[in-house]
Amino acid sequence: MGAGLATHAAECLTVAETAEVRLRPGDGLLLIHLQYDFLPGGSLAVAAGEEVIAPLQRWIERFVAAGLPVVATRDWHPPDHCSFRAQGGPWPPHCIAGTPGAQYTAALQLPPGTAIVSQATQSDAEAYSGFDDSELHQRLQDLGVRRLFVGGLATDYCVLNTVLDALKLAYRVVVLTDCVRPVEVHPGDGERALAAMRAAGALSLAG
Ligand code: VGL
Ligand code: ZN
Repeated sequence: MGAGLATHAAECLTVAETAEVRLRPGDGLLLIHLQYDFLPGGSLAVAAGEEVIAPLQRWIERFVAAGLPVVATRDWHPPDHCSFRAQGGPWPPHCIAGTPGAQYTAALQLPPGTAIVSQATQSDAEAYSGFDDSELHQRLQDLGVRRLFVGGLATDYCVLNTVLDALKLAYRVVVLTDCVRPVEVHPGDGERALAAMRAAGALSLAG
């Protein structure tokens, strides 16, 4: 690959370049927060969040067919989590551990044995990264994962922070742009998050 193409690929892969991201040993699919509370009807619903389900299911099938692992993170808060408005935080209550809203959507068929990692489980600490105070890095290491394909919710919070931490931990990262959607507290947050992930070294891949 020439330097010019490498530079371009760091910004955004086009259809013609997707051959460069053929699945190989060391790849893992990381699903982020496909939980009812982030989907339509949920307490912190992400606009058009349901649109990621079908393309993510296709990625799941590809990983399963290749014998490669799928790992999922879930937001898993105590009832008095500091991010909730009653505690002075910015969000309505969501993803309270053990409640229906915290369950992974049944619209997504997770492969049997999918490792599910809980995050933001302590009342007094927000954790937008799946790597923050969790067993995610250890799980991925145990599975031999070196390159992460990432999709889920929400682009501008937990996808962004998880991807930035993954890059700091020296994973290669491919953000599946059709498989993420933003909360957009401020218009443009989603695009800014994608730009920040690319600037930090993530590739982005449509489809
Ligand atoms: C998230 C807001 C609050 C996320 C989690 O998963 O992006 N956003 N908690
Ligand atoms: Zn949360």
